Amino acid sequence: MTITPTVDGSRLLRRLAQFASIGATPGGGVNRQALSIEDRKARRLLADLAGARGFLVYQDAAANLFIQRPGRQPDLAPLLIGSHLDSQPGGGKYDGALGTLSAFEVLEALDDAGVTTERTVEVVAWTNEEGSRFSPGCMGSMAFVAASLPDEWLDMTGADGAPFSAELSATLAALPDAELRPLGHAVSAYVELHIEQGPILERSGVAIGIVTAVQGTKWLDICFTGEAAHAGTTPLQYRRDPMAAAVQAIAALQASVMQGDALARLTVGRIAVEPGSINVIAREVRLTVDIRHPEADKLQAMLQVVNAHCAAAAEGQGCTVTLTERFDMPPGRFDEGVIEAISEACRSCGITSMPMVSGAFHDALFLARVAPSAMIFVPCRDGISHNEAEFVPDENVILGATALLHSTVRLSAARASGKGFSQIWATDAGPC
Ligand code: HGY
Ligand code: MN
Ligand code: MN
Repeated sequence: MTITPTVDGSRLLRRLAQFASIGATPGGGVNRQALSIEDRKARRLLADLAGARGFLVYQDAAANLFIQRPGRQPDLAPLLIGSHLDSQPGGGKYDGALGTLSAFEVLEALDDAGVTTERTVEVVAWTNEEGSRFSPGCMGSMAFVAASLPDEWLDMTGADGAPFSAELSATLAALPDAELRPLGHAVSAYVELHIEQGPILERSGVAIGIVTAVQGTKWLDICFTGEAAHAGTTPLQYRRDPMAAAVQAIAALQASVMQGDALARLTVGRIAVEPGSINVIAREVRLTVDIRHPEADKLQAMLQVVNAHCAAAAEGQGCTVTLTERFDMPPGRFDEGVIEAISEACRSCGITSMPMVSGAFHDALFLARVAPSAMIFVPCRDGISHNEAEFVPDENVILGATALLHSTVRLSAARASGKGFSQIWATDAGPC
């Protein structure tokens, strides 16, 4: 007699609290940046919890961390569920951790119920989803999908000056008991649970968002260069002030881009001035611009607008400007078959759900390039995220994990019903 697996809510909430204590910040959030000591502590804890269950733990050259629970048919491509453990510097304790720990709870719930799935189910914690310390974001899932680490990453230094390759090696070395496997392997499907990071679900009073697509994102590094000079002796007409150019460009962009298109998003998140002295006209001003749009052509047009305003501002101040695209993630749609499986799972549990597009990028967008993928969102209070105040009510934590559990039961069947689903299993040779 098979027992229906159920989520152990108090265990999951305990796990969330345990991981929230790793890199905890005074404001109630976490600072667990990618490949940091705190990130390694969280990975170590997850590996230990997995080992205590007898699950196999392995990692790949990008330090993506996998936990495997074998299925009845080991030759079938595994189902992959998970998210990330790294956080923003002043991040919340649910972004990433909720999806990773809910996925681990799914394995434990299956184990507790003695359920043997047809397919192996693997939990993954992707490396550096956030892209804050090392840019771009989603480096782990990008490397997995490409089955290689781009050479240019190995020479990179982080926003804190730390060398990427040394931090990556130290992170891999911190789990000596985790088998090291090649990058990239066949995946039958991928599901990621994540907080919505916006207000829609909470305002709609709906428990689950079934994510059908993710908008596109571009990250730009912009550098205005002028001439350092004395703050007291240099009259206006002799100044080549990159700060004046940067302020003019930012003001022009913030007065036009989002006002002109309700779906457009433009954020200047970081600015740095050299030499940065109170009585010196700046030599150089570097800033980051994050632009997003659900439509690829509109995102491209936004890039041109940023270019034009920066060029005009630089020229007006006698400065030069360079614009480097650091991250280009085109918008993407998720798989109808996996979306259907999640929708069926919610229906079967009596959990309310609605389709929605994600404003945030996620590792699932890269997995969607090699395997049928989709996401499950849960609401967060006031839609706040990337903020220490990020919060998900316990009830929504449990509903999210329940939706993930029942989606996993469906998606780990060797052959599954649901429209458009059968072709997934036809590719058991695996896409990569
Ligand atoms: O920035 C993003 O969209 C993601 O939350 N890191
Ligand atoms: Mn995230
Ligand atoms: Mn995030």
